[in-house]
Amino acid sequence: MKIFHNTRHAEHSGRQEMFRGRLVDCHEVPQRLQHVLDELARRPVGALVQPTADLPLDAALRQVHSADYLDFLARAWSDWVALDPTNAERDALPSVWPLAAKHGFRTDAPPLNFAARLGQYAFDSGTPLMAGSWAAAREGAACALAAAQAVLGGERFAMALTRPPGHHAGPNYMGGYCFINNAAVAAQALRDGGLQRVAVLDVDYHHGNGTQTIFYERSDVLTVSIHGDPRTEYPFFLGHADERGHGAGEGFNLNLPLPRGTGFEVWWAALQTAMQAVSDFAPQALVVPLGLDTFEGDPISGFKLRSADYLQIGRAIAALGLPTVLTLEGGYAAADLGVNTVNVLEGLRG
Ligand code: Q9C
Ligand code: ZN
Repeated sequence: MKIFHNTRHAEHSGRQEMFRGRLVDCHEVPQRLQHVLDELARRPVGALVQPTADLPLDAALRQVHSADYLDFLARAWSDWVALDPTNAERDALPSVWPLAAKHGFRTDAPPLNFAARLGQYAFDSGTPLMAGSWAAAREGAACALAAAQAVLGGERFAMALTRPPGHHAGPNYMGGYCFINNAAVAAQALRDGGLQRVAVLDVDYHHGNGTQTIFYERSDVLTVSIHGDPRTEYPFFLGHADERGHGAGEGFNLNLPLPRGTGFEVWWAALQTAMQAVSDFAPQALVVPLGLDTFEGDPISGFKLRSADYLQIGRAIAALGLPTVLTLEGGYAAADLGVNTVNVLEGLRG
């Protein structure tokens, strides 16, 4: 197994996120990845490698994100500082949104004011952006692309061990701690590498809204997500069971929402349903957005999985018998994230 490690991840290090009227300390912190690396040093289940510099990364990014959004991300920090030079001391967070477009506000005259532009491209105020965010997210996407290429080259398992995570990022928006949808980059790269059908099995606590949206009208990429019920859980506005895909993509999206408080037995039954859907689709490769925030000790989530359960999850994923790319998504019990992540990887090896 190859584990592509994002050596630039720590350049993205948010201070605070807005939560219910207060700024609270960020949950998505560099120490998360350090804990995984520490555990990999104790249990070396795969080869830690880095993506090479010659990957066609910009082309791969444009396959899943709009050009204007990528341009926005690339310039966001300098635009934020240009808005007010003292902004250099603060993370960028949006505070105004064009939501009212539904009620007659105009979208045909995009604002020049960067605070307003931030609101055009971000769906929450929990995703701080700073000087190194773009470099970190870009290198993470390179890890996802390299992992896909490793699998295309015959590797059975490859992981993008990266942060910031990606599965909430859509074609033209950021949010949920995510900027670039690494799982979508990997799935699309597998398609572009010649595979006809690719399945995505998202096991993060939160619905993979970005990945679902990117592939919603397509029949060549099946998206399946097991997650907290959006009626009570983030991201709230997508992830319901009746979202089955649209147009050519109808029947190629499956959501399995579960109530807050769900334990492993019920979660495991949903995984069987998800895996049956994956098998029925007969894909040539699998992408697993691997969130470990289903853990009982997660500070912002509501499922009750235990560390040993992640070994079983790894074994189940391996039993699908598919070349598989994994991307690290959520998991905010940082001190347990190493053990839980490496348990999945150990489970993959049988
Ligand atoms: N104060 C991922 O797991 N809202 N994103 C949390 C807690 C945002 C999670 C509020 C959760 C985003 C990749
Ligand atoms: Zn999550």
